[in-house]
Amino acid sequence: MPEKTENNRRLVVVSNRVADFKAKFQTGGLAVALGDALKASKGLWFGWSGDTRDDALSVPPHVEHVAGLTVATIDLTDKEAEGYYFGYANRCLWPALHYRLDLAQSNEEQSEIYFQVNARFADALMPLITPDDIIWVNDYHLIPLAEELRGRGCEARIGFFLHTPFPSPEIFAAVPSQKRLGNALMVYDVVGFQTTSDRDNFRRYVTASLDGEQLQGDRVTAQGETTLASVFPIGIDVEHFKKLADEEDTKGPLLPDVGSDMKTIIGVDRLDYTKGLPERLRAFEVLLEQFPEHHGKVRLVQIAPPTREGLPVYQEIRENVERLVGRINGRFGDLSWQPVIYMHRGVAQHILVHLFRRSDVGFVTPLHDGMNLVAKEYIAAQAAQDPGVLVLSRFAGAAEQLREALLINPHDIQETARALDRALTMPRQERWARHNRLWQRIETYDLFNWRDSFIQSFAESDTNPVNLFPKEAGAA
Ligand code: ADQ
Repeated sequence: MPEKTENNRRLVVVSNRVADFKAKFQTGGLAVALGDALKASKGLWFGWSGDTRDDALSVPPHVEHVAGLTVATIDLTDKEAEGYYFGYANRCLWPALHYRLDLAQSNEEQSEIYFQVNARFADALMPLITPDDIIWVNDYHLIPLAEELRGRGCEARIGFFLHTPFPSPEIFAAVPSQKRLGNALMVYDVVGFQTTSDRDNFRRYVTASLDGEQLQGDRVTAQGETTLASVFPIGIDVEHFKKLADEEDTKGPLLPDVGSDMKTIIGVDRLDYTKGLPERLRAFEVLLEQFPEHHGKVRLVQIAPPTREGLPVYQEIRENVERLVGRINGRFGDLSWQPVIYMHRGVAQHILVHLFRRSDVGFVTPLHDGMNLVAKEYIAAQAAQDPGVLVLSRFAGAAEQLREALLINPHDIQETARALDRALTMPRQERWARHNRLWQRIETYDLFNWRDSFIQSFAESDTNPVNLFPKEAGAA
């Protein structure tokens, strides 16, 4: 293990999955955001390989040096993957954190396996870390990890970042095993949230359900543990997206060239029920119903890569979306105009950026979303002098920052359709003014600000200052 000084601490990122650096595309927000951030610290990324095997319990972690960092993974047994990942994490926690208690299913066996797999992560991670490391745990799959690591004598600083919303305390209190989760969160030195409302929900939950107290600053205390609960809105590498968009602008159109009158609305989301895709398609349909002047002059391009296909609820959402696409195209389309272009696959990032740049409206309508990076990527890809308009759900975490977007309630189909019409007809001066302010916001709160401020919060919870990213290291 290399020797470390105070200013040269190693970052250890732990997440359910590590990014696959050999894959052609990264479609998950987490993978896209953390990959570059980790390389700058020559750190360690630890997670599940995504593979299962019968003898997983007796196989040591697979350690690989790849793309400037160390990647260590463990395999799970089928039973572990089913109970931990498909079971408690994605059948129970994911829907509940997105206010879908109606979809949250749990049985005791699955939640038990979730806690056991977290213990297995801790067993495998302990030999790979030192007390001087800084451990950054990501997302709802791994809430109990700090408790497990502390139980094994880990003295390193440990922070947790929740990429999803933290729902209102009444919702979280209804999650099976919620007290175990709540107490486990309190063990972290820092718990990071995407928005002030997530943080405030957590603070209220700590007082209401854990008999805790809110202290000065962002600190909360309960059950003898004190943690810093703060807001770190995730961002994107704005310069990277802008540069890519400028390059793509010099290339010919990817979409069928159907004349300069045709406007394009773009939607890009994992095909997840939280992303509001049926509501979005319905709003587009209502736009065509109520504003016939757009017939033949607007198209919706929806790119929706598959996700968690093993779960029935994801098969249902796919069927629903594809039925609506067929209905709209059948109802309004003709030989020269296809209103909805739909793709159920991942695409290369430069193609996404090309589409963002050439689209007049970015259409982002999640029913609930931790942040939503697509909204920020759309803004970053616009041409400054002639930008498009972002129509954004007020229930995306991004809405807290992106106030100059046209904010809509995605459940209100009529309101969303009217916002689409307004976006399609907005004068250039207004588009420009809104874009300018949005741009400033995404530029200030970019990926590096997120990374550095989260790391800085570890320093605040420590007596020794931490400088993982000295200036000469440059942008990740
Ligand atoms: P996600 O739910 O995956 O992330 P999001 O933040 O929008 O959602 O990130 C998706 C990322 O995948 C974007 O970078 C996007 O460009 C990319 N992507 C989407 N579709 C793609 C496609 N077809 N091909 C290639 N790339 C595609 C979770 C939370 C969010 C939170 C992020 C980060 O659910 O709320 O913003 O983590 O914290």
